[in-house]
Amino acid sequence: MTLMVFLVALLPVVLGSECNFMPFDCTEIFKSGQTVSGIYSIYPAGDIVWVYCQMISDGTDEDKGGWTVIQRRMDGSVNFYQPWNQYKRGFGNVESEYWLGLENMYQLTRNRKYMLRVDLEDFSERKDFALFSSFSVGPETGGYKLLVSGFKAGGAGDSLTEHSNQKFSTFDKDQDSNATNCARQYLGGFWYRTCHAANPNGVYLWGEDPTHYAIGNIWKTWKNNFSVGMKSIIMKIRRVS
Ligand SMILES: [Ca+2]
Repeated sequence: MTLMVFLVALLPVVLGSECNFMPFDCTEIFKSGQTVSGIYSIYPAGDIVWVYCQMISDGTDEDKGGWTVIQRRMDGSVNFYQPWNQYKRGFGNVESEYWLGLENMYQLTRNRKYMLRVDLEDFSERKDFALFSSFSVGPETGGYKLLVSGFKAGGAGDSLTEHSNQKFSTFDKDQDSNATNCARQYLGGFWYRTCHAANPNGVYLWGEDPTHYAIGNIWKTWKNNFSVGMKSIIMKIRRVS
C-alpha cells in the first residue's frame, strides 16, 4: 500500500472521530476553540455547507469573533450576474468570491438572532465597515425578504436599511419595487427597492468607473458616489447569544 492510499483509507477514521460535532455556524466553531480564519463545514439545515469563517476581524468590542461569511468579493474572479436558482443555492468559490445562498441564509437566521457586519476596502487600501444589530432572511415563499435593522457603527455608513423589507431580485425574477427590472439595470442580484443604495453583487469595477451608472459593487454612503467599485466587500453574520 502506498502512503497516499494509506492516508486516504485513514481519512474516514480521522473524520469519524469528530463526526458528532456538526456546528450550525461559524459562531459555534469559534466557541468550540477554533480561532483561525479559514474554510469550515457547517450544518444549518442538516446537510453540509462549506463556508469561510472569519474568526476575528478587528478585535474591538463589536467584534468578538466567529463570523459566518455570507458574501465575499475580493478579486473579480466570479461572475455575480447569476439567475435566481444560483442566488437561491449559492455559487462561487468558498476560498475566494462566493454567495452563500438565500436558502442557507434563511436556514441560519430563521430561529436564531444574528448581527451583520459589512467590511469594505477600496483600491487605495482604505477600510471601513457598517454594523447592524439584526439581520435575517425570510423564507422562499415570501421571496427571501431581507430584514435588517439597528445600524450601530462603522464609518461606511448605512446603505442597507432602505433595502430592508424587500424581496430578493435577479434578472430572471423581478421582485423589486421599481417599474424597471433593477437586477438587469444594475447587473447584480439583490434586495433591490427602487433600485439601490448598495449593490454588493454588482459588476466588479476595479475602482472608479462612471461609464454605466451604478452598476458596480458599490456602497453609496461610504464614497457618496455611485461610481466607485470596492476592492473587497464582505458580508458576514455572527450569532447574538
Ligand atoms: Ca421591477
